[in-house]
Amino acid sequence: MNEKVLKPFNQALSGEINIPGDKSISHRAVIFGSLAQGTTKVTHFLDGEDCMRTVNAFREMGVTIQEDGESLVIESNGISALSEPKQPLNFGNSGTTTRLMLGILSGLPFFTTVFGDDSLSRRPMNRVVNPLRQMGANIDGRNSGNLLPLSVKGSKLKCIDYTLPVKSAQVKSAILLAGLLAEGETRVTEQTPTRNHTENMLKAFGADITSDGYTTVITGKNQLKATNVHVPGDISSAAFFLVAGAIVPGSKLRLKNTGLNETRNGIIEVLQKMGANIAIENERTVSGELIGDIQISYHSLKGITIEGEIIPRLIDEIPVIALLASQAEGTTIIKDAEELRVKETDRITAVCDVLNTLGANITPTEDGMVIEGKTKLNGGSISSYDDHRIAMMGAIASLITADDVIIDDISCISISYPDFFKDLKSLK
Ligand code: SPQ
Repeated sequence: MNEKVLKPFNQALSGEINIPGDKSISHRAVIFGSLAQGTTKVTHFLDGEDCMRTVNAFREMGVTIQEDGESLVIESNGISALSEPKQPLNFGNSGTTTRLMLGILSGLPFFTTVFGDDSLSRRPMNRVVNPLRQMGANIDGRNSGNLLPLSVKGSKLKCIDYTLPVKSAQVKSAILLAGLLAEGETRVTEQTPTRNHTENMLKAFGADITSDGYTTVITGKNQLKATNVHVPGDISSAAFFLVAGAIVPGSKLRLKNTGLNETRNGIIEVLQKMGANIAIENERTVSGELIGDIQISYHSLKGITIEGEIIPRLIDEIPVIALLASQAEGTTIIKDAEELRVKETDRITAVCDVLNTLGANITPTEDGMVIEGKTKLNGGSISSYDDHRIAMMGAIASLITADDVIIDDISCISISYPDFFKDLKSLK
């Protein structure tokens, strides 16, 4: 256990942060670089624990991946050169690694066993296993193949026309990756669009793929070609400092090179609707992804309702949005976010427990929460629930609490933001 005691700060924050690389895009850069023939250089790669799980999985399958500071150099002879791992693959805490890799392993001509930590071993895998089985995948494990550890015996896959029953980019991506290895045309339709990094990057690596934002069609058996990828700053990491800037009186922050992809930028819309003082500058497109610098400064906020199509565009930011809403005048209602119950922990329960312990007034609902603001936050002892986003939310809350905040274990922060406390300190 790595306990952290955070003293009340209660002073303005100022300065700028170069936001670390996007976790979702870093995973995908490693995956596509490893499947492509040739050399792929990935710059501003996030070397958090989750992305390193994906790197190690491909190293186990014979791909050469070298780390050079914030860059990765991937050398691969393509899909057909991947080899059977000699040992079970450890996916740690990473849902993205697990679900995307299941899509690929299903179509490779060898046997693999995959496992993870306690949290990952509780997360549902039937959402990917069911469609993959329809494509001919041979996957089995605990709870009829719903829970890790799972074993995969690669087989010849057939294409599928699938409508997603859950709002999940991981499920969409797993099917598209299996579709890349299958004969024919695979179609995936989603009712509410989720993050589209897989589609963007597959295109950049030369796949035969089209998408209208709802239905994506990929033609299989196409060799990917190596290309360089620059990873934007992760808006899900920037979110902690966006909220800090918005709720700590007198603060003024600049978050540089942050990803602004329209399938991920829901938090910006929420801040604008709540009345935050926020501006975006220096917008540009790099490696097919929109990025820019975000300026945020303290301003009074008002409660709003957050529901419907915006939810997948801010799903990972909801813990810290709940903290934001606790500092807004009036009621904030979050609905349609039932997916929060199957993340690293049940994030509806965790957010309500942690923030209510500190003095917030939040009521959990089946698919979200109701937050009454504005509440004064006291200190207290809280659990990180072994969830990086809950731990960082607690640390940001401590910037406005009256007393110490003691977080039981902050080790999980290295999953997505190893330098979080260093960056926070630089603003004080
Ligand atoms: O990888 P993991 O553990 O699932 O990570 C989380 C996170 O908070 O970092 C979710 F717990 O992000 C997911 C995100 O919620 C990353 C992701 C992706 O890269 O495709 C998609 C989302 O999950 P889902 O289930 O909605 O597809």
